[in-house]
Amino acid sequence: THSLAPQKTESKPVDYEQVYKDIADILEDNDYDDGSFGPVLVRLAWHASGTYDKDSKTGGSNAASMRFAPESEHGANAGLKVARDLLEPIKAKYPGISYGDLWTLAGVVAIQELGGPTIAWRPGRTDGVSAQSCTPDGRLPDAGKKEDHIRDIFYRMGFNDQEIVALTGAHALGRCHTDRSGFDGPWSEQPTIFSNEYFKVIAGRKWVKKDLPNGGWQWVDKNSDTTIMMLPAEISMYNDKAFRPYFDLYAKDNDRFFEDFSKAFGTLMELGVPFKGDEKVYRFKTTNA
Ligand code: CCH
Repeated sequence: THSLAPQKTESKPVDYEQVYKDIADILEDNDYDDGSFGPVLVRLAWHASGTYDKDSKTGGSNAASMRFAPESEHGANAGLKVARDLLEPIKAKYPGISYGDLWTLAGVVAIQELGGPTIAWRPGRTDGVSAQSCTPDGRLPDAGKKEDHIRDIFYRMGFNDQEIVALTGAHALGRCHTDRSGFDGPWSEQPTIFSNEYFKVIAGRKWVKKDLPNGGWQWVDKNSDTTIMMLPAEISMYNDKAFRPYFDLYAKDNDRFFEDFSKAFGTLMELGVPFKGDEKVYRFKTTNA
């Protein structure tokens, strides 16, 4: 006979190595964008984490509050439902993993599998249960603004100028979509390969303003017929005296970029997470290693 009382789900320990492999398995898709869900998963991990405010100690990846409206509807998060939905079957297979752990781990998997550095990662995030965990709109950067805005946003998370520039190098991956941000195009010729290419592109091309049908504008490459682009905020950053040395450094030194990016992205993923301190730190092997 079986009891009619609701079954208490025993939380089995999660095999994070296996979760890593399962996420790696679903990255490639020839019908999606440039052939990989990796870039949009990196953006999900970053937008889940980048809401952190160091003074109030609110936001960050802990609660996975982007599952709830209004945060799911914030303009900055347009298009990220694709990434959240993609991970649902993994969540169903591993009920013991929290959404915050799953989303940040997916960002790590995507960066590593697309050729980026190893990123130390540990579990420990606890899901919020309602919209009360949502962060206010406006905590993520506005690409139409200037370098002082970008500084304000990242200083609020606790990052310095060097870390801000390193993190922005993630734009080697992926592209802008007119129906998400309103901007259009990739930052590099190979948007599914993680490298210091972003820094080489921004330094190596001549940028001209292009008006967009929606009333906005972006930078495009003057001398070629590629669709490569830069956001208004990025050229403002590049022209800033304090940011520029880091752009130059990373354009010349891929190893240094990997080292600095790995640390900064690892920190970003952990902002606002109340770790107990005894969590195992994982450094996953890539699936092709
Ligand atoms: Fe970003 N990003 N990002 N970004 N981003 C966009 C897409 C990606 C800014 C604006 C935009 C980071 C920092 C910034 C990714 C990772 C990171 C888009 C296009 C805009 C706009 C969205 C669309 O239309 O789909 C601005 C401003 C900043 C300020 O510094 C940081 C930090 C990271 C990660 C470390 C990735 C990856 C994408 C590509 C997503 C995709 O779907 O291809």
